[in-house]
Amino acid sequence: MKMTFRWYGEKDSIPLKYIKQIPNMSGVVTAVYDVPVGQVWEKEKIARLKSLCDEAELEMEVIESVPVHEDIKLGKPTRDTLIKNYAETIRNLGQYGVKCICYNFMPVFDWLRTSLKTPAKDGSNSLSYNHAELMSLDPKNLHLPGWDESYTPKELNALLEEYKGVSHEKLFDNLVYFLNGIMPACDEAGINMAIHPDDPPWDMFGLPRIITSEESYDKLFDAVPNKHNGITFCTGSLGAGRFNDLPKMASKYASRIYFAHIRQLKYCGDKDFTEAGHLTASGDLDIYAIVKSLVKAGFDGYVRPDHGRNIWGEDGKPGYGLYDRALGAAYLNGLFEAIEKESK
Ligand code: DNO
Repeated sequence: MKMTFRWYGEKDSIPLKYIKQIPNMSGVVTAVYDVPVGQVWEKEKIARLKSLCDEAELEMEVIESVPVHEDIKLGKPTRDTLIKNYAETIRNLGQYGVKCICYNFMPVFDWLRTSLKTPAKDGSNSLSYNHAELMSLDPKNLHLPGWDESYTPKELNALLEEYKGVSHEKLFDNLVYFLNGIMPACDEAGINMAIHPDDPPWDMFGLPRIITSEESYDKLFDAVPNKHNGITFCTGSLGAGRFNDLPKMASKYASRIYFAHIRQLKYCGDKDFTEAGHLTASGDLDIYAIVKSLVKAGFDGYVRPDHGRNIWGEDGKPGYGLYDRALGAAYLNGLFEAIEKESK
């Protein structure tokens, strides 16, 4: 495995040299953040990011994310041009050594939480999700913590209207259409696509969500068997679905898992959860068993410690401060080393 760390580009308050100081850090997971969704990422912008990483002696082999335009998810006629643009971005990224692209296919909203700073007894705080609270909100007038409100209320309304005709099946067909459109570029550039699961893994505000479970992955690989069609195994997103057996899934899909986001949850209700420190004992996911399954099944992808808490007085970007993610990386390095050595 290659240990990596998410870095939000030049605007990130965490300097690359701090990331480099974390033991075993091979590179960063980053993105070009100032190109509107749907447009091609020009080589100059990619080159600039790459040179910053080179200077810091960190690899830039994983991009998270190249966002997918809503018209592609909706299957609108404009999708062909947008898919062509996406394919060109893939080719451009390939020229700068990128090997894996994380993306998602969630309609309108990405990850959803109801609080970004739920305090714990020890003085730390973390993200949390309360289902009833979320469902009591009006999606047409949503101001959620952490959500980047890229739409005006009018745009959001129009978009939600458009999704009314989109069933789970239709959305899945649109995903397959998208993947078939970009696979030739992936073959050419040697890039693996790694779809991020829906977070949390259930429908939201009547919007379909289709990457939620074992069944979703079986369907996905059946429909697009190309080896460049793979997944980001996000333990927190999948783990919020109590129905998912994560060690089993890690083992079953290891050869398709190109990227692993590893984080911990503490359940507090049927659907509710609070994010916790990465250690198995800190929450309800057996991180040890998940890593063991990955290693034993020959997983050879990128790993990053996902969401950390705010600790030691840090007031970091929600989920993405330095300290707790660095502790997470150290813990995961230890698990991987122990399991890898013992498996030889
Ligand atoms: C949140 C992240 C997601 C993820 C995207 C991938 O912390 O895991 O925003 O980057 O869903 O496309």
